Amino acid sequence: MKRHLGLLRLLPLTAVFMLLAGCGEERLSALDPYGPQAEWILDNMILSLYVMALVVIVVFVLYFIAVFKFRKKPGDEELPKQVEGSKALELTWTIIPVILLAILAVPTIWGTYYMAEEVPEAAGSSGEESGDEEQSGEGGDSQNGESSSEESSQGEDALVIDVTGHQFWWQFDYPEGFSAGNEVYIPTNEKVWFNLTASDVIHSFWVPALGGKIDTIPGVENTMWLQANEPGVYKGKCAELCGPSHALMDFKVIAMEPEEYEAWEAEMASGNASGGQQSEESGAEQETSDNGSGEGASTVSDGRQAFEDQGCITCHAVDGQGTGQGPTLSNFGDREKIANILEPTDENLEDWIRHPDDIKQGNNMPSFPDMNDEDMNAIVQYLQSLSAEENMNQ
Ligand code: HEC
Ligand SMILES: [Cu+2]
Repeated sequence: MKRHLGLLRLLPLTAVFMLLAGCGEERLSALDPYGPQAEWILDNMILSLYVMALVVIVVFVLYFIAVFKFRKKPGDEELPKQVEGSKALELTWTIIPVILLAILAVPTIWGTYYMAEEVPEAAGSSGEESGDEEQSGEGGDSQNGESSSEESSQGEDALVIDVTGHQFWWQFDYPEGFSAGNEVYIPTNEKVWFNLTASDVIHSFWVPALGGKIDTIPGVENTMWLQANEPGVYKGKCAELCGPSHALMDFKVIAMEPEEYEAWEAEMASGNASGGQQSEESGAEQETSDNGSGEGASTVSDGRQAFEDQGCITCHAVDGQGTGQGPTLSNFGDREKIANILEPTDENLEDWIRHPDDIKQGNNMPSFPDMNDEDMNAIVQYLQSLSAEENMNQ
C-alpha cells in the first residue's frame, strides 16, 4: 500500500509534464519561440540558467569539500586556522560575482533596448512619451526610422495596432480605421508595433511564443513590438489579475503571409465581411451564394434585424468599427473560439448569448435568457456568416 502511495505522488508531476508538452502545440510556450523577441528571451533564460548552474555546482563542491575534508577528526584539539577578513578570499568572492553579473548584464542591456525599440517615426504613431523617446535615442538605432536589424526594411509603413484591454476581452484598432476583437491578425516576418492601454483596470498583454509581456494601464500608452517568423495561431494571455474571469481573458495572434494579410486587411477595411451595414440585402446575397439556400439567406437577414432589435448593436459593431463596449463581431465567423473559450458551434453561441455570465463570470455582456428561438436562431446564423477570411479567398 505504502509503495503505491509513493507512486501516486508522482501523478501531479506527470500531469505537469504532459501539460507542458501540450503547450508547444498550442504555440503558447515561451520555451518554444516563434519570433526574434521570444528567441532572445529563451536564449537569455538559458544563459542565466548556465550561470546559475555554475554557481550552484561550485558552491556545492566547496561545501562538500569543507564538510568532509575539514571535519573534526579524533585528536583535533586546536581551533583550525581562522581565515576571517582574508583579503584574498574577500576579493575572490567579490570579483567572481561581478564577472558573472557582467556576463548577464551585457545581453540584458542590449535586449532591453532591442525590445524597447520605438515605432519608426515615419509610421506616424501617437507615441509621444518623451521618456521612452529619450531611451531609444540612447539605444541609437531607431532615431531615423532605420533599425539596425537586417530584416526591417519596412521603415515607412510599419504596422501599428492600438490595443485596448477590457474586462475580459481585447480590442485591436488598425491604422486603416477598422477594429478586430480578441483575435489580432498580423503579417509574418516584420515587426508589428502595438500601442497598448486599458479601459478599466490594469491588464497585461502577453504572447509567450512571440515575445515579452507588457502592462496595459488605463490612461497610459505603452508600446511594444512583436514579430512572428511563420504563419500560425499564437495564443495570448492577460497576465495581470484583473477580475473574476482574468484566467479566461485570452486572445490570439494570427500571423499570415504578407500577401494574405493584405487581402484580409483590405477585406476588413472595406467593411464587407459583414455584407456591409448599408443594406441587409447585400448580407443576404452573400449568404445565398455561400450555401445556395434561399432559406439560409432570409434567416441571415432576419438575424441582422434581430441583432438590431435586441440591442446587440449598441455594444457590438458589425461594420468593421469598434465600439469599446464589446468586441466587434464584423468577422465573428472567423473566430477560433467564442469569447476566447468556447468552440465556435451554434449551440455554444446560443449558450453564450443566453448566459454569458455562467460562462465568464463578471463579464460585461448582459444575458438574454428569454430570447425567442426564432430570433436566437436567426442571430446565430447571422453571426456565423460574418467572415472576412471567406470573402478574401473569393
Ligand atoms: C452592454 C453591451 C452588450 C450588449 C447589449 C451585448 N453584448 Fe455581446 N458582448 C459584450 C461584451 C462586453 C463581450 C465580451 C465579454 C467577455 O469576453 O468578457 C461580449 C461578447 C460577445 C460575444 C463573443 C465575442 C467574441 O469575440 O468571441 C458574442 C458572440 C456576443 N457578445 C453576442 C451578442 C449578441 C448576439 C447580443 C445581443 C443579443 C449581445 N452580444 C449584446 C457586450 C454586450
Ligand atoms: Cu485582464
